[in-house]
This record gives sequence, structure tokens and C-alpha cells, in this order.
Amino acid sequence: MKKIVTIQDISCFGKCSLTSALPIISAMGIETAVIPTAVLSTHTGGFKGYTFRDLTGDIPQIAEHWKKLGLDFNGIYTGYLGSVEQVRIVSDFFDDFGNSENFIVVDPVMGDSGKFYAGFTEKFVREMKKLCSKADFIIPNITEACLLLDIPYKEDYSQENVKNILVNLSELGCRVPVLTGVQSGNKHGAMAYDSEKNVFCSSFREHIDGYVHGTGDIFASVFTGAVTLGKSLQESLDISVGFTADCIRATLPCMKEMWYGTCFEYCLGELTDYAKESRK
Ligand code: PXL
Repeated sequence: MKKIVTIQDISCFGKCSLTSALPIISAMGIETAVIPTAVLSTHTGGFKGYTFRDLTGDIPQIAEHWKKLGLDFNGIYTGYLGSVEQVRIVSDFFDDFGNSENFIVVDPVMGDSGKFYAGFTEKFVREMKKLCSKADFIIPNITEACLLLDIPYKEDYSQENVKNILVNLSELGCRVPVLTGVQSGNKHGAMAYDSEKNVFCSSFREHIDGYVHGTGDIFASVFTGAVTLGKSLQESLDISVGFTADCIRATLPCMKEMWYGTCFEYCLGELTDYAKESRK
């Protein structure tokens, strides 16, 4: 069985980060080890008064124990990281557990809709850029791409603009930047650039009206799962865009507030079937 480790927070309520990555990647038939970076009572994207217990100090101890056990992983996938120090420690984890056989996915979670999430700063962006340079894949949304490239956020981008952004992101040092939240006419999806092959890929679905929290984490989790299963970049984009769209569609009939997240649970069977098919 393939095995990855994902490093991100546990938002106890609100369906994002580890509480979505763990079921999603597991449903794809992949063992999913976790390193929780912090425990929050809820995510920060809509709830007020959340608690935050920082677990930065535990990460090097977990890594030391795992080194003694001789553990290795097919992939390492990071999501929400809570401080500059934590980014540095995760960077050391990449040095210890990254190798020529496995791959690293960094989702540089920092903001959305042109704004930082609570608590993020320019200093954090500078550290995140360095982490991205060590990744095979980075998966920013457009807001995060603008932060990483130090360019102003806009609402609308042409395909040419998006291609330029992707090339500039690859110059941070990562092999394949994947940009989420890309609009093309009345379609919505993701575009990616394989800088080694000099090839662009894209995948779009009909635009669905409505914004739900946590879709970036769903996309990044499915994408990581697909890469772990050995899928091509195009196929990894297709399954991630398709599954994320299905989760949003499943949510709209029963949606209360966007911060309660998606009803991704209704869609997990798609991933189980997909993984079963690819094991045949
Ligand atoms: O979905 C990304 C995310 C993860 N973890 C925490 C967050 C957010 C976005 O708001 O607040 C704690």
C-alpha cells in the first residue's frame, strides 16, 4: 500500500485541513500518516472566538522518532502552517524525509479572495516562498499565487495571464505549480505547468454559483492522492477538479453558512471506486 504523510492543523469543527485530508486520501486506498501542526476548535475562516493550541515543538520530536523507526513515505503533503517557525521546521522535515524517490506537495495556505486569512503576514509569505522552492508540486489559489509573486490581486485573468503566473511560480524552484480557482468563461477549474516538460495542463467544469469553505484542501488532498497513485498531471487535475465540483454541488441543497464546509462525505464513494479501478 502506498503511504504518505500530511502535515497541517486539526480544525476540530468545520471540515478542512486534516479532517478532510485524512478521509479523502484514505478513501483513495493510501495510508495517510499525519503530523498535526496545531489544534483549533474551528478553522479561522468564518467562526469567531476559536482556540489555537500550537504544536510546533512536537514536530521535531515526531520526526526524530520516525527517523529511528526508519519510516519513509511515497509523498509528503503540507497544508495550513501556523507560524514562520513552523514553516522552517517543516522545511527541515523535507530535508530529513524527502528523497529522489518520493515527492513533496506544498499547499501554501495563506488567504483567499484577495485577502490574508487571520494571522498571516508578509514575513510568513517570505518563508513560504522558500518552502515552495523545495516542493515538486505547489497548489496555490490565485490570492496565494499573487502573494508568492508579490503582484497585485485581480478578479479576472486571461489564460495568457495565468500561464505567465504559472511560469513565474515555477521560477520559485518548484517543478509543477498548480493554480486553483481559475475562471475560463463560465467554467471554473485549475491550470498547471510542468516546468521540466514545458507543458501546460488545464481542467475545467461548469461554474457553480456559491462559495464554500475548505474546497482548496479538498482539491489538494485529491491531487496528492492521484499523484501518489501514479496518475499523470492531466488525470490528477481532472479527478481533483471533478471531485471538488461534485462536493460543492452536493453541498448547495443543504448549505447554511459557507464556513460549515462542503458535504464531501457524500462523494467519498467516487474516490473509493476510482482507487479500486486503478488497482485493477
Ligand atoms: O482551509 C484552509 C484552512 C486550514 N486550516 C485553518 C484555516 C483554514 C482557512 O481558513 O483557518 C485553521
